Amino acid sequence: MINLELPDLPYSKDALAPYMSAETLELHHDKHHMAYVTNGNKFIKENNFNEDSVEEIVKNSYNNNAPVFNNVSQHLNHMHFWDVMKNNPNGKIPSELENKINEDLGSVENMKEAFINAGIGQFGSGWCWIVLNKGKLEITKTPNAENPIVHGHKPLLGCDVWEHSYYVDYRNRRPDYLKAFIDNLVNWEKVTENLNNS
Ligand code: MN3
Repeated sequence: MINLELPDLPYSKDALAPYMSAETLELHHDKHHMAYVTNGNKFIKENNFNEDSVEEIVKNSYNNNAPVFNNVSQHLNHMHFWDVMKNNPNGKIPSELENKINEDLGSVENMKEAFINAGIGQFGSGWCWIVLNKGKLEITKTPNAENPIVHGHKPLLGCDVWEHSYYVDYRNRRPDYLKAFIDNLVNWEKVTENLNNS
């Protein structure tokens, strides 16, 4: 049976300031993500989910076992989220990814606008994404814990729009958080890697 583990952040807690503070990362990684790991392990055991990958458990528990799905999918979401961030003000997008964005989403400017609007448009908690769907980039949003893999989409870039992700730094201003994220917090090399590994 799989045992979920909290990964270390790939940067120090103060590395993403001023766009995301150390206080936010302490709460978000050490408390919120840890809780998904702890509860995920408990519910996996109690419900005998014997799959040996996190992705398989997420797919098999979707619309089938809410306690397992909510915690394990949030674990998957957060492992992705930590990995696609870095302190990268006005970060340059590798030309390979930029060409694909221009082709599938019109332009980088359009992509950013659509991404921000997806995050604003997600009522309540959830995520907005750049995904790969049948070889094409798309902007999507998902409610609560849902990861794009349950729809057959490959996540390339996800942003957490649960209030715990931005309330300390941006209070209720989710649009400001989303703009700071897409302009200054994305590790575009990592997003390109996700595209190439799909
Ligand atoms: Mn979160």
